[in-house]
Amino acid sequence: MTRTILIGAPIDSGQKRPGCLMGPAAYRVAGIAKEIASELHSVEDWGDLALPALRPAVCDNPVVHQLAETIGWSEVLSARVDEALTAGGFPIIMGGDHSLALGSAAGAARYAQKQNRPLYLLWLDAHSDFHTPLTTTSGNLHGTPLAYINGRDGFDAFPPFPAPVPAQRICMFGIRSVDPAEQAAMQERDIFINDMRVIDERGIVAPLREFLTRCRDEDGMLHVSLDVDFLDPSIAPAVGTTVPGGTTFREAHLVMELLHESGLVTSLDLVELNPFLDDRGMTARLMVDLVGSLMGKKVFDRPTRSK
Ligand code: NNH
Ligand code: MN
Ligand code: MN
Ligand code: MN
Repeated sequence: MTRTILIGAPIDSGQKRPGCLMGPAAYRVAGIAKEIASELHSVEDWGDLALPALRPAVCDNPVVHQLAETIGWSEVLSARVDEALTAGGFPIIMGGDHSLALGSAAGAARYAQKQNRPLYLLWLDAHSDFHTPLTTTSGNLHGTPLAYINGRDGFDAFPPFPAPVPAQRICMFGIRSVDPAEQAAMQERDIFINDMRVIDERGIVAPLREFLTRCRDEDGMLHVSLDVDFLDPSIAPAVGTTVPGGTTFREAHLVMELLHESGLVTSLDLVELNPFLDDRGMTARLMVDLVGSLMGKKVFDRPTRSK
């Protein structure tokens, strides 16, 4: 029995369009707990996190937006994710914008370090989120978590990332928007980058299986970060940064089904949902459906035939 733990992270500080803070409420309204609960999974809702008292924080890049808030959120979330994992749980972090991964992945890394296991990262996103606070031109810290996780310089104001994740343990899928500074940094590293071109050419199954095999061979823990804009905007409009040409309903479900079958996923972020931009809850519902697939619900339950 998996002990699933829902953690609400009403975080809006990582970008400038208000609304992501309503994300946790939208997931609850869309029925996330009911979708997960079964004979195989119990569900606990640990409620929403609150922003702690802030310390002043400074950064050499003047465009950086809401640095102190983002650090505050990431510290409280990191502790909570570590706590959920230590309790033997499977934390699902309901965001909130993608800056929350600065905290959730740090919590997963802290726990993995205590277990002496390597942490792997699967980034499902239109964007590579590989800026540092020093290279971002938008100032939006939701574009930085993967650089923090990888241990890049420029995060002096943040707590040091516990056991940074080397490039070989990071895999991106769905990528179709990369800024020049991110491109330059990624080219120097051996990250498993599956942009839309790779998905078009090879499909999603083979590259994903390669990554999952590596993770299994090393008894890795796997943190999955699912950004709404991984999906095509025609099926998932409730996001501030839509990019055309995203993954389809079927590709996204297939990813979740493969992840379920692998049994490797140890924590999950649901990020960037902006319910204020949604069309009658369709995006929230789709994200909840995808969580269902990750937990083992099948879109179609194949009858098992005797040979
Ligand atoms: N790369 C851009 C930036 O740093 C966009 C990041 N936006 C995202 N990331 N939604 O997933 O501002
Ligand atoms: Mn993102
Ligand atoms: Mn994105
Ligand atoms: Mn986004």
